[in-house]
Amino acid sequence: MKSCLFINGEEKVPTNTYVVYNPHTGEVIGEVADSTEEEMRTAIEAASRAFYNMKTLPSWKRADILYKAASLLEQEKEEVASIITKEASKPISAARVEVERSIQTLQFSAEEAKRIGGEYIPLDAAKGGEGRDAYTIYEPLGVIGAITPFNFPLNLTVHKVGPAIAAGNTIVVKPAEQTPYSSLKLAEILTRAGLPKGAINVVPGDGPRLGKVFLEDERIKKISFTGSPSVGKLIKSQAGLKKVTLELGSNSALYIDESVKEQLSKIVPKAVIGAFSYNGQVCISTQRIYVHQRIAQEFIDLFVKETKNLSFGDPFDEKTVVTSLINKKSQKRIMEWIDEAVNRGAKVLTGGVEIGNGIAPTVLTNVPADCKVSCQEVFGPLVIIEEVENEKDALKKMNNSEFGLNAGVFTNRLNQAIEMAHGLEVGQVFINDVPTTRFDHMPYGGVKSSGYGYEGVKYAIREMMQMKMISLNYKI
Ligand code: TXE
Repeated sequence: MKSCLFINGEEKVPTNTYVVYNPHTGEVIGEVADSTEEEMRTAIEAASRAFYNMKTLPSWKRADILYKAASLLEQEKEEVASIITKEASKPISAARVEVERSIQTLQFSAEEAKRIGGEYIPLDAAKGGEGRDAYTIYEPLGVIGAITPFNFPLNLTVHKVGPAIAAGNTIVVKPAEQTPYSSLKLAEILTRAGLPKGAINVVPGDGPRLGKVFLEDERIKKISFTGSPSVGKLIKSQAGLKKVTLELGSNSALYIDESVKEQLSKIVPKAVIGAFSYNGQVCISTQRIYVHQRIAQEFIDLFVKETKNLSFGDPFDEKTVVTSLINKKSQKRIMEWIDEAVNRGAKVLTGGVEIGNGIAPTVLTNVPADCKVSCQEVFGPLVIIEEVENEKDALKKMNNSEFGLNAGVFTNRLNQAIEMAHGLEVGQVFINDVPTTRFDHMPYGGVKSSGYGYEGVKYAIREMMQMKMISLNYKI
């Protein structure tokens, strides 16, 4: 794999490089730019110059480029999926889904590029406003600084790049150290699709060092960050008046009501995938399941049985669902958290052991609420199941979290569904779906430690633009 950074429409030979390893095999995938602050500033300069070009590009043209990029990605989807599998240790079946969704995110961005409109405000609603009208327009901000995580190295980058281009901005991407190649590939595809030089730049390397340049450089008008809450809080504390969007972590919860007893055979497989897909390294992975006491044992038995059927193996094997974690540090941390819970009385119903560079899908019960596996974000193949007296008990426990991103409720009781949806302290609620449900055009953002601001194509576009009101006085 190439060892470049991507600036001003072309691959550049970097000053320094670092080695990227395949987390599953330990093999070297390649060397990639360990970019310097100077190289980051060169990229920002290219993006700043390109902004004048982008401002003259009509929205139909921006949409065309995004549609073209979507079709190029479609043609190369198998190659791109294998890049994701290699660098993120993501099972190939999940990597293919990520590429499909990235294609859709680009298509949504193209469609929304042509729908960016303001509103008309009749000023005579106010005394003295007679004879005046007003309307609003949306203008691009300029250069967007994007910082992305390892777990959806393509689609979570597209969720920043697509809306940025749709809005007429330019962008500099700092991908996760573990997974730079997906972003480099995206930049190459967008350039082939006709994106003006400098509109997208990819600068791999050390997060703290390069993130600092974003924070200090006036030309960066907004930082769009997806990653851990600790880094998100740091960025927000240092961003001053710079706009930020923070898509952070979660420990998503799911409630199973007794009214769905007859549908458990359909619900359980969804809940298992919602907990263990991509080793649970998904910000909206189901980490806590609360089950009505009358059906708890039946649910647990079915869930554990289904979990034991998950195949653990090579990420390139089509059957694999659970595989190596992103790195040994993650594996060690999660095993320590499991040990803490077990030492405090938790019961391991399945898993709880290392397999190669991964951890067997793990189900715990009887976990004290203040254990790390319950109140922090595991970001691994682990779920806690607990029985509750009723939905009020469930709601209290689901909200007892510093996070608030997605939550799920399976119930046949409409009033209960609506009441819980209104009572849950999260950004998104899924009735009769698991918290990992996400479609790329829907709003997506968290409360509490899960974030600040929204993504989802139309919402990200709004957050990457500045509204301006223009008033017309018909009588001077
Ligand atoms: O995050 P990290 P990871 C979250 C997920 C989990 C985390 C896992 O919940 O908490 O992401 O991803 C850069 N200044 N989400 O381990 O370590 C770093 O180089 C500036 C939530 O990658 O925070 C990388 O590019 N940048 C999400 C990026 O931050 C810094 C969905 C993320 O790294 C930095 C997916 C610093 N000081 C994952 N330190 C959602 N809510 O949608 C590191 N980085």
